[in-house]
Amino acid sequence: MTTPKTRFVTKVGVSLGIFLIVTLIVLRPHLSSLPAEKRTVPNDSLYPSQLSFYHPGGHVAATTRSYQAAWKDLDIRPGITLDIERAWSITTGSRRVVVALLDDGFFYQHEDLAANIWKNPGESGFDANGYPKETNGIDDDHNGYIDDVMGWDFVFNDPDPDPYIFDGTDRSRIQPYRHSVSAMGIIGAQGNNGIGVAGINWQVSMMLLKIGAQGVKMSEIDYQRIDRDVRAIRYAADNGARVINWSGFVNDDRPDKLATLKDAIRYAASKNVLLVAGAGNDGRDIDRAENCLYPQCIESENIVNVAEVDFKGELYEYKFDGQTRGSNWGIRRVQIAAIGDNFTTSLKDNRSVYEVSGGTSSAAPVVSGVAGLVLSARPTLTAVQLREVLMKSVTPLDSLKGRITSGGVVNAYRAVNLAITQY
Ligand SMILES: [Ca+2]
Ligand SMILES: [Ca+2]
Ligand SMILES: [Ca+2]
Repeated sequence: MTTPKTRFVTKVGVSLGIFLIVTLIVLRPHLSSLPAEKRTVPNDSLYPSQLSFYHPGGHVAATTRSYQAAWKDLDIRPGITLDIERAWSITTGSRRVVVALLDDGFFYQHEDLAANIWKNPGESGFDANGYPKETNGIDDDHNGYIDDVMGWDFVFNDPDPDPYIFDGTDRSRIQPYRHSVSAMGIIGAQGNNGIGVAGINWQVSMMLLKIGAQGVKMSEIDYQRIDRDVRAIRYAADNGARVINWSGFVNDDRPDKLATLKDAIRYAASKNVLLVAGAGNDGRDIDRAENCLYPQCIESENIVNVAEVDFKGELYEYKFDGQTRGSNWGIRRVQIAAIGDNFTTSLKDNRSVYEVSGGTSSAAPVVSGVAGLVLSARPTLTAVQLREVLMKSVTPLDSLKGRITSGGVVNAYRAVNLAITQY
């Protein structure tokens, strides 16, 4: 039998329960966005040298390469690094996310990269006759490319995007190039495997699109370059890439050729592919027409141009022949910044080594890597949403106000957190 008193207590209990449930439902998005203090630290032997990924700030003597002792004194501004360890407590990346790299050529045999190279599912396994699809000389997935298992060599038109290139004008100067090796390591060196470094994505699929060198003879225009880039971008868009990292530019401004490049980038936008490009290293304002670079100055909602900052959070700058050089900027055309100096994978005498890379060529892959990490947690984001997430989650810096659109430096934890709580 229930007395009025017990009925009252029951009513209070039920009301309180409903109140708590409603409160939890209302507050849930806010609770999950509270800063997770949990940090995830990988076991890679050289991870302690990856200061751009996480460091609390202060003075530090940094190792700059793995193959010969070399140190550099650094003053790190607190809050400037990627805050990656808190991001890794949410996600460490996924092999389902495909990040394409447009670069000169690729040392994909590197000990800390080989596991994270894209494997085209349509050119893997065995054909009806029992031959491996990757070497059977047949275009098994009917995409117009024969045996394209990890990407394509658009210079020599073959399935092997190896690091051997020529300068676009002189075929006798074939040599292995290492420009891409740092970008690959920043985006996706295999993490937590005990050796080398950790990529922003411990696991990811890197599609390798070899477009040749741009810098051996800077004064000469390579008239085939845009055609190769156009084919590479369309390949990426047609074969499942969600991000394209392009740490480069074309030195050809013929309007009809640039129009084909713009069409390819728009095509990539229609397939929800984000194109991340380095802002360039001339120390100039690329909003000014006379300083324009391409693809950087092409207008499209799926382009993110990346400026480089140093460990103090200043736009990277140095003097060369009495002239100021360093990262380009542009309040309209450069959207975001990242630290350029990253300790990561490299190539020396055909060996796998590790060292600090720099320039906007190394700042861009930081943003591409974070874009990949965000997609591993929220694969349904459109390219436009992904760009918005990256820009909204920056760490704002006074030094970047008025210089770049977002006014800040990319932050992996805030980006992943924003994507999973608000999208
Ligand atoms: Ca094929
Ligand atoms: Ca085949
Ligand atoms: Ca590793």
